[in-house]
Amino acid sequence: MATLDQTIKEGLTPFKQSYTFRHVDVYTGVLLIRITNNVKSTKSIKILFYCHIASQIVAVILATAGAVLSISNFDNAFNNTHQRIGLALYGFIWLQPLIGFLRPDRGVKFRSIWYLTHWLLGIAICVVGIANVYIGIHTYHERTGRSVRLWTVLLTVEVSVMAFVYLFQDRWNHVVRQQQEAAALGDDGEQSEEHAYPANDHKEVAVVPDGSLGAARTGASSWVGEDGRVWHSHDGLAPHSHEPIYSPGDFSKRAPPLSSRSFGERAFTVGIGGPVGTGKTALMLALCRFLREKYSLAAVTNDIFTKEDGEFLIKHGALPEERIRAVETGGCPHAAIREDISINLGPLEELSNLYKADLLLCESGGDNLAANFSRELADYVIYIIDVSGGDKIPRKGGPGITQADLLVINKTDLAPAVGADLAVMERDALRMREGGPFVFAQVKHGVGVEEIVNHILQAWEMATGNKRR
Ligand SMILES: Nc1nc2c(ncn2[C@@H]2O[C@H](COP(=O)(O)OP(=O)(O)O)[C@@H](O)[C@H]2O)c(=O)[nH]1
Ligand SMILES: [Mg+2]
Repeated sequence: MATLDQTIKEGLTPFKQSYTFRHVDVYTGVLLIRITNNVKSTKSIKILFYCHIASQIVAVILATAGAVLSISNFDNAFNNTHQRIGLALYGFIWLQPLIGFLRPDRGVKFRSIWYLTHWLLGIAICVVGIANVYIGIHTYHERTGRSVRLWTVLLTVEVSVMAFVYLFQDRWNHVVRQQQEAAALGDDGEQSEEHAYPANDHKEVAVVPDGSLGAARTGASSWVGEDGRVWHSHDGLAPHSHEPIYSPGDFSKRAPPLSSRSFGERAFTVGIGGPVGTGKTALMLALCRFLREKYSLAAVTNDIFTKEDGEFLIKHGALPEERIRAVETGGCPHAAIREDISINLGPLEELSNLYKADLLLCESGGDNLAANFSRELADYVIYIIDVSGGDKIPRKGGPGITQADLLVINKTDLAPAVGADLAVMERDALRMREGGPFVFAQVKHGVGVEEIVNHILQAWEMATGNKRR
């Protein structure tokens, strides 16, 4: 690192240019990665992530160029605080990207420790870097007696702008969310505010590590974010909160197919969601058997702490073993299909490319009625419930029931045994889904499977422009 007094004395030296660029560049990189917290689209996250890496590599190169220029042009005796801190900083600036490249995969135990280390070091470099520039300016003033007011003001303005942008992101999110809440309230005009926000009264929650056994096992914890939402982190998933859901949802307002989707990167993906035990895995098996002769298929299953469903599919020869992947999502299976889908995208993309897949099947972990697939993950969403929970289930609504592209009501063979009235289920399903399609099925016995396949292939044809075989 150069002494600032020398560089300032020399006027606009190349070192000073590189120093200034590097300085700004480091903070740009920090801001870029912070923005990813607030972005939902996987594509945008990827772009921001690579911009972060690129800007940080550029920062290291500029810092190195600055150091080389400094050593060749100036007499660095490292006999003052500014120079010594600068030297230490230079070491950390190299250490940080090296740590960055050692990032463990999702789900690996050390990922959270890595994340914390990388974040702390990044923030420390920024803070100490800024402090050191102030020290340098002060040293220059002491040695030369010249005024440093302009430099101090410029630096303070820069730091203030960076801090403002850093903090403003959260506030901006807060504003956007309030607008969404107001819009949701407008939709449900008659509901009282209390009724409309059942899950949003989190502000009193203290910062408490989750006490459950599962949490202890996975190191999960929850906290109240600056935005007032309850965030949690566990099982190697990135910290996430769950969007409050204000209404049962409307079929007509479900997310449309993505116009930007490239099926060359990942084949048309069918997401199968639904509560525990309703027949998701049985449907995966039935679909594989029905489609595997004519189409290249691959399947990804989600379980919370096992690979049971993947193993079931392998045991029953649904597809060749290498085309089946089982993902352990940890305690929040809904996060893996909605907020943090990369845990599924990775294996799906890989299988898609390895086997030139026509169709991919993704089974979510069994969850509650509020869980539904993000459109980023599933091009066609099937939500499967069964009759054994009683004929009331369809009218309970929730995004899965109301907004899936297809609702399957399974195990109709058990309806007499549990006293479920299929006419009531049909009426409620049609009402809740505004007439959207549903199928009565006995997946295990092959009833209704062909109809489900027809719905899938129709959507596949429309999305990909291919004709069914
Ligand atoms: N009676 C009956 N049982 C079924 C049917 N489909 C699935 N099952 C059974 O329901 C249980 C749970 O099914 P599974 O596919 O593992 O449910 P998942 O947890 O949603 O994946 C299994 O014992 C299946 O054999 C059906 O149509 N009728
Ligand atoms: Mg299953």
